[in-house]
Amino acid sequence: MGWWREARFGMFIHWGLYAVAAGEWKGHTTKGAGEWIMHTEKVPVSDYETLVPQFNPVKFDAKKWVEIAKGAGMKYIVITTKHHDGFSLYDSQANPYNVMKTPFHRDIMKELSDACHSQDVKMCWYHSILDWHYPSDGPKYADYSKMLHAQVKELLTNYGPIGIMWFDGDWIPQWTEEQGEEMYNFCREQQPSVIVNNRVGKGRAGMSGLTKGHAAGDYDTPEQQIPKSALTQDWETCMTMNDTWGFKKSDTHWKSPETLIRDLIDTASKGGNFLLNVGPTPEGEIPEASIERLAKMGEWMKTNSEAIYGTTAGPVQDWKGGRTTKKGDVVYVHVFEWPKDGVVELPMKQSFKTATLLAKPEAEVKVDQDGENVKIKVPADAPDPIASVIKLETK
Ligand code: JFZ
Repeated sequence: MGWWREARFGMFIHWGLYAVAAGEWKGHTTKGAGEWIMHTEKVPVSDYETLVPQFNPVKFDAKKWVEIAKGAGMKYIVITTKHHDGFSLYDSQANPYNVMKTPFHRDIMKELSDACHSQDVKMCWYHSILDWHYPSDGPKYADYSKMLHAQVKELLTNYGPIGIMWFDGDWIPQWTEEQGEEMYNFCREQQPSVIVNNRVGKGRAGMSGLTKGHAAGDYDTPEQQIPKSALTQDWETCMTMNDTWGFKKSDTHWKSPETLIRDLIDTASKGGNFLLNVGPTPEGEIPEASIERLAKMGEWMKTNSEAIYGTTAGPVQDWKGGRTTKKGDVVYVHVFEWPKDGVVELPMKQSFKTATLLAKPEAEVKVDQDGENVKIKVPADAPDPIASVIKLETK
């Protein structure tokens, strides 16, 4: 888990045939997420397959996507190799319902993994256990399970080192905790250092994503929410920037850069990773609104990333002025509400020798301890209205 704990920030990519539908079916806008359109709009398999000849994302540029992720400070990318609609984005021998059937005819996972490997970003695979395309009920399930394993094997054999196998769709009744454990071991046999999320098995408690009791998987996966308090187990919150994972033309309900930056900090302050989603367009581009927000996050990270990477949950939780993270003896105070009286005060008994503003290292910042509280004398104006980080050191 070493690299994963160091990383703290990754990009989720939901992309597939549903991007072509863009949240609309026969002129009607679907209520749910873009990638669920087949299910929500009750589209028969043969109708949904009409998207195959329309999938031609000529503007897709793997190198550019990786640059966008890297520019935001993200250390890994998790992409949908196959979502619930059953369509794979790579050249699979095990499952012919894949990108090679489209006019695009390029192995997207190959191009993206090559770009990730050459830019030192960890390539990770999302893979859905649930499949609306392949008949998997009753006696057909054995065939489906065989295909699922064959696909996982391809993904862990043909694309170099893979950081995470990110399973999903584990709630289908045919899937059991035993199968989850078997799949976990199967992944580790292909690549001994691959990390597997907790959706490989049945241990997850709904949207909270937290594992109940002993179950397969290396980390917990809260969805669209950040836990209320710090956790000791490994966990990663996945989140959308608007209200959909897969591209949906009508969804312009974007979170502000302030919200996204503070969510990243909040997650790190509780000891977790932040997996932030983009849903590329049918042309193959990350939406402009997402690019703008990622650039803002990157600007913040450029100055403050040492207060995120490799940190653990902060010593002060539930502090209304902001959040804290920790790295060994060093404490990082992420101030959201800059004090009007020029003193940042935190309930913390630890003593520190020096305090430095990461965004303004030359500014004079004094730190004192009154027995109950750490008091930091800061300049009148916040160097960053979203989050100014003060680095506290004991020596
Ligand atoms: C799942 C997918 O269905 C969704 O399309 C997306 O890929 C997301 C990351 O994961 O969404 C879920 C999974 C589980 C629950 C809700 C949504 N749940 O347990 O309530």
